[in-house]
Amino acid sequence: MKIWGQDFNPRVKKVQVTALYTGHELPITEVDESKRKEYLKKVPTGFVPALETPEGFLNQTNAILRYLARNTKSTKLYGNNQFEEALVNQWLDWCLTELEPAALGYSAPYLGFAPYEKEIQAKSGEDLRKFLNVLDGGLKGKTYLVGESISIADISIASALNFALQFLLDEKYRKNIPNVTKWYETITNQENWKKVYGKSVLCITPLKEYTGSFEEVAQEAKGKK
Ligand SMILES: N[C@@H](CCC(=O)N[C@@H](CS)C(=O)NCC(=O)O)C(=O)O
Repeated sequence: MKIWGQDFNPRVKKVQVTALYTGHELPITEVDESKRKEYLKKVPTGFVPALETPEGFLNQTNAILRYLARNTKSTKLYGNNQFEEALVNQWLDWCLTELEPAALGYSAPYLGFAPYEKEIQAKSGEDLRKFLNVLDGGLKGKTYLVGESISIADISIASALNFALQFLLDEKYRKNIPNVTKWYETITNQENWKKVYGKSVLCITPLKEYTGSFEEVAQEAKGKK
């Protein structure tokens, strides 16, 4: 199996982390934009990333995570029983429809992925704060979102928050979401996470504005730490 996408993309990374829990190391194939037509034959929606499996191509990262998690008996990545499986789905759907759009909407302009638009930025920031409070409540008294071990819900949500927690949400902000912060540190300190993402860094000085390419912004943010 291999993953098609870009190596800096958290959606690629969350698939790679999940695959490591199932015993697979997924090499990345860069999507060549000049060969878009060929990519569309493999992946009709055109989305990246996509997982190339012996059975065919799959896209939508949460579908990919479910596929990988169902194909292993060695972990409880998809919960320990039907109810836990439904809880995992509940968090995955919430992440896709609520948390991820807010987190990306808030982070993308700072990272050079989207133009800065004041109103969108402010609304995404408000939504993100609201959803992080929900998540903080859901994590109260718990190590993992569902059951007693890591699931694809943890991996998906920690990935969706990676940019925001690394570049924008400083200690003052995180004081209001202590359960999220503790849980994020637990997930990102696991060996499989570190193999893909490297050492986890929490934001010290939030980025103020977009000043260059994504790579430049990322370097600058790291230099400040
Ligand atoms: N819900 C999808 C979203 C995928 C997505 O939006 N991918 C972006 C890149 S990160 C994309 O393919 N954008 C359109 C494009 O590049 O043509 C998933 O989780 O896989």
